[in-house]
Amino acid sequence: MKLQKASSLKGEITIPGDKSISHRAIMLGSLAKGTTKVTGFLMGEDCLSTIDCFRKMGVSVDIAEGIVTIEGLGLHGLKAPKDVLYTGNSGTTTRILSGILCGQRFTSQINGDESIQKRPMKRIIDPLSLMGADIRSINDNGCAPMEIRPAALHGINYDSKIASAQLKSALLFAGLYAEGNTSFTEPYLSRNHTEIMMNSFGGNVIAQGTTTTITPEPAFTGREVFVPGDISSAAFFIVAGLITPNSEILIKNVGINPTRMGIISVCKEMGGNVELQNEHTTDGEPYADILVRTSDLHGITIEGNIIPTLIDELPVIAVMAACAKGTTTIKDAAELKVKESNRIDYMVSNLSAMGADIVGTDDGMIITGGKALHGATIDSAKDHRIAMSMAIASLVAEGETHIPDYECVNISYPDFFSTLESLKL
Ligand code: SPQ
Repeated sequence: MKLQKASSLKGEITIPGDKSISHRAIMLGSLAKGTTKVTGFLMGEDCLSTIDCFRKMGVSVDIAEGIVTIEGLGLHGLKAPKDVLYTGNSGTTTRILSGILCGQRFTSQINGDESIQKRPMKRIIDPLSLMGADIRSINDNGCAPMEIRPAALHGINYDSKIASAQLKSALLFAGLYAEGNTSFTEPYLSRNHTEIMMNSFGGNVIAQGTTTTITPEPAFTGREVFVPGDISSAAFFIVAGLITPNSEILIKNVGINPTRMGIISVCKEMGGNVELQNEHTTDGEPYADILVRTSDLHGITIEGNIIPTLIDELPVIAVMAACAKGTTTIKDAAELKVKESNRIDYMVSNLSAMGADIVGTDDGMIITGGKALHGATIDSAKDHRIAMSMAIASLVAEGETHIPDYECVNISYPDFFSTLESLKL
């Protein structure tokens, strides 16, 4: 993929469905009794991996005219898979599905691609084992592949050192199969889509501050699920509109759940002209249109409880910081090191190659903006968010930016490059 600087970006775009909500719709639809119909589902590789895993356990999932129809088998209806459950590049599928598998009456194995096999799974293995689960890392290295055998589960009160929606969700799903309540406390509140959707399917999940508690329910009932656009995908175009001269972009129907909204607050604090319009809520998930215009940006410090609400947006926020006056400091984001790639290292090396002043720290980055960027060859590490963030940097870089491993955008945003081109016309 070869990209050039843009003189202006103008137009209206629609963002594909939220990845986190799409995964959860398949999981809950499969465990519910009856039919679930999902509109706005993200047809990205990660969510298709989730569908594939549930099909391997006997769930009928049909995709027609953009609607996903799931014939749920109930909490105890999944069948033993004949093969290893392959989760591709998806950390969300790997971790949350493991929680579900711990409650099943069959043995299963779960594995993913090269990147998944390096991502930490001990963070789920430890608390699930405390619940009585029989789950182990097959190579004994705290990573996938994992094997899960049937075991009786009991509720626990788990105090997590990290804020993680995947870990929280793994315990909430396992909690469905446990004797007694399961509580999860995290240092800062992570995204709460599992809690919202479980309750809309008839579950009993209560959140108090950063503690989330599930009381097991005997059954979930299939329903219609609407998936709003993914703010993590919209983030690329929000930043694009702010940093590219003479730009105005209207981004339609984007999820603005408060546990995902940090990017909006950060853009505004940096001086960005970002407006929310047309706000609605469906099934507890708010969404809105987002209007962005070219802005003069300045550096800020990003730290503390806002971090989980923008963790996946930090790579593109680093690009925005490179275009802002002054210094932006990102702290408390060590989790970036254990995503699809080490996102601190790859943003530092790629933005440095384009001429930015950026330094990596143990838990974040320090970026002094205002240096002229120039084109470079980008190493995306096959990480979708690195590839798309660097494509946004190319909009303000002199000369050509080359992204050889660009196909990874299919993980979360298959139409990313065509949408970007459409705004340049
Ligand atoms: O699924 P995966 O690969 O972990 O996806 C990422 C992403 O950038 O798309 C992280 F690499 O998003 C996670 C996010 O970082 C999706 C997610 C979820 O749907 O629950 C939660 C976050 O991860 P975590 O570790 O904080 O729970």
